[in-house]
Amino acid sequence: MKTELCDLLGIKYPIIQGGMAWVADCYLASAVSKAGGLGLIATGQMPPETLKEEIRRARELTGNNVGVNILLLHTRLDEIMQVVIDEKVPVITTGAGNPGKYMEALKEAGTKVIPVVPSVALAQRMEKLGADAIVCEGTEAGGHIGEITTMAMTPQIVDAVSVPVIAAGGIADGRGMAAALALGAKGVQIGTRFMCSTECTIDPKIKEMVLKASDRDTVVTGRSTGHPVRVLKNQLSRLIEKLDKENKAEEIEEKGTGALQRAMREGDISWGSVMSGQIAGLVKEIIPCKQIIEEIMADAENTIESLNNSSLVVK
Ligand code: TUI
Repeated sequence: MKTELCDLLGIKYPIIQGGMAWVADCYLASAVSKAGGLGLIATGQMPPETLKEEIRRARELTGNNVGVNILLLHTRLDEIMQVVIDEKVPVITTGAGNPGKYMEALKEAGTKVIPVVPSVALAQRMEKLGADAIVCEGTEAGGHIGEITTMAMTPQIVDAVSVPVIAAGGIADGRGMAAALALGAKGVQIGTRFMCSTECTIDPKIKEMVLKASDRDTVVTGRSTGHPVRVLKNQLSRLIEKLDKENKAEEIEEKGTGALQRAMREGDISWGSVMSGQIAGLVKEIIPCKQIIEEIMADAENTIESLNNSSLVVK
């Protein structure tokens, strides 16, 4: 199964990896790219010097087909963008803001820009600014999210823009991928599923927490701060929920600082911020990225075929 996204990005399968701060390093990104998807190194608040090293290591591991996911809230954003431009990174996704200011310089460097957006209006604005494709990320996703579901938003963005749309949020298997394609998406972005890959370098206790999660185990915290994030429930999320009700945004920001690193790198399952999508309940084993991708592709093809052969019609 090939779509125009494969041609646009020079990839075998229309699957891109979610840009997960403190999770998606050069090892995960390389594994996804080697398996035929698009792997991305997530900057989070990574220093620009570290990003340069990560890009170079990924290049040693795979050639030049790894992208970078840029957190537009980065405190050293200008320097991060300069690294991407100097290194001629082939493709970036962006989150939590508007990459407009950098679009021209990125295009000049030959970098494809794929903004991640939570609404139709933002998708249209990004297309006008020159986005090469759009990631439509529903509220089912982990981390910083908007309000609209993947199911409702994908067809609306597909109708509103003419660049390829990549659906994200709540997709972890071939059925989800088939559904996204049915809604008009040309590909999918997958995050949570790759947290439980063999090559993902996060603390094993966090992988275990995702494996044990069920459908109702995520919660959205931090609405009072203007940056709502979906996380797996734990002691920290319960405290932040309480602070949210009291509108103590400043205290929440304080508690949040360092909490993602504490979870993903130190394995603090109680007081770390364990960002994860609602689809965690579907993730049941730790396997290599290649197997994850090949199973998703095979299942998506089977799903689409079985919908085609009128097996759904009761005679
Ligand atoms: O960005 C994400 N997910 C993330 S980022 C993150 S780390 C973080 N750090 C500090 C505060 C909050 C989070 C963890 N997960 N997904 C893509 C995404 N983009 N979701 C929502 C948006 C978004 C929001 C507003 C995109 C554009 C936007 O535009 C506002 C504007 O400036 O016009």
